[in-house]
Amino acid sequence: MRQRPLRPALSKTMSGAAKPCCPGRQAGKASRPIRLVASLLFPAIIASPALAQQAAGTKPAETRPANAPDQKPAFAGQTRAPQPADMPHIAASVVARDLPQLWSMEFLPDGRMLVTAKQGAMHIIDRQGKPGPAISGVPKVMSDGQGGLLDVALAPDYATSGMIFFSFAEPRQDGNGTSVASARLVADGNGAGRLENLKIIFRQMPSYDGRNHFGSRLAFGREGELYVTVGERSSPEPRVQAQDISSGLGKTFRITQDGKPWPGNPFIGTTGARPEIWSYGHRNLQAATIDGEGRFWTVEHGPRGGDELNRPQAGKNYGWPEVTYGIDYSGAPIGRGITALQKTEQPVYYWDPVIAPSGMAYYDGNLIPEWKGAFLIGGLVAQGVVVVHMKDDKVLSEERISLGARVRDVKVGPDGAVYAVTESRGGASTIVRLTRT
Ligand SMILES: [Ca+2]
Repeated sequence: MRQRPLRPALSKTMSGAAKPCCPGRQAGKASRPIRLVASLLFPAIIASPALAQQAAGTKPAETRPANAPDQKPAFAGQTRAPQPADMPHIAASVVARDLPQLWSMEFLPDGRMLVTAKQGAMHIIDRQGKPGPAISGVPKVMSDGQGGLLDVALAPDYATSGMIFFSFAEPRQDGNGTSVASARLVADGNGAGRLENLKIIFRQMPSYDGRNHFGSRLAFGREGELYVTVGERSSPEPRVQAQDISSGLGKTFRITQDGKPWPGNPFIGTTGARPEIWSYGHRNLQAATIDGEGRFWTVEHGPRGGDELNRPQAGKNYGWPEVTYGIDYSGAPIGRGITALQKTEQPVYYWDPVIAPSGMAYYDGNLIPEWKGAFLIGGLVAQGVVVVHMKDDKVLSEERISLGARVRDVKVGPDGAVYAVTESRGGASTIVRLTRT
């Protein structure tokens, strides 16, 4: 991979990225150093491991005031976990630059990258970081607001089948909605290719005429089951349907590669329920992955101060919009302003202020041993990668790798390095490689 210093590309990216987009959002981290140290807050103690351990082990990565200071976690360690005692020094290099605004990235078996561009294009990026021409056969997408061409996933048997799955905001006669398609990717030898045998296998229903909260991520479990995450379309009228199992808004789904309910799904046989549903009561899920035990995890965008990590389980209710941390963008409470109810699940972890999660990977590589078994979460507002270390399905510690740019997707490469896709609003993306120094 070509390795260039990070500064020039990020300076360019950040001219667009530094604009604040949400209340309570902190912008303008443009002057962050590029030689990254996980704990930028403690530069003076890096030479003193014992002191670093003591300080890092007690101080959380997040130290800013909460939006909802009166809300209390349901259990110790549910928010603001301490930083780990042992944090690697991380270096970043840009491996691809001047890309269209990307939404997702997957490594192909030959080490090239397949990417989706939000406005509706798919490209293969070669190992020198150069994008090929747009792949033909991509369906028309609703590219407006948060809509566009969204996630892409390779079929578990991609090496032999060439099958890919992707999600997108689909323009429909009665509005729009998140849909999932399958197709065979046929590369043409010139860095381009075409999609063959395109099928729309799943449609989130009902449609809604809006621009926000489409989700979405795709993740294959070990049996070939496909988890699909979506949003609840944001506005007060549709968002209450997150609690309604006859609606596809605000859900995770578990389906076959033909888009059928996966056998054993929790609401098969429940009258009126959508049988593809796996879990409900979600807001906007733009991060999902499978852990080392084959289990499905998500991070969803909460309201102002309510992003949450969950391990969605069959048929369970994750609360939105009846139960949530955080407050509305207006400053008003969400619903009755409650953070717990017997019938709803507590998040494994929550962030106030938000990180604005997008993209997530489970680190099983060897290049960065300190991260083994951790979740790596892209942060749009956090402007970097959020690393959460787990123990017994709770967050043990949290560290932040600041990249000074919105991070839209995170993947672990075949080389064990971590790859972050950055974006500037309405502008260019870069792909950044993170390694241990
Ligand atoms: Ca929740």
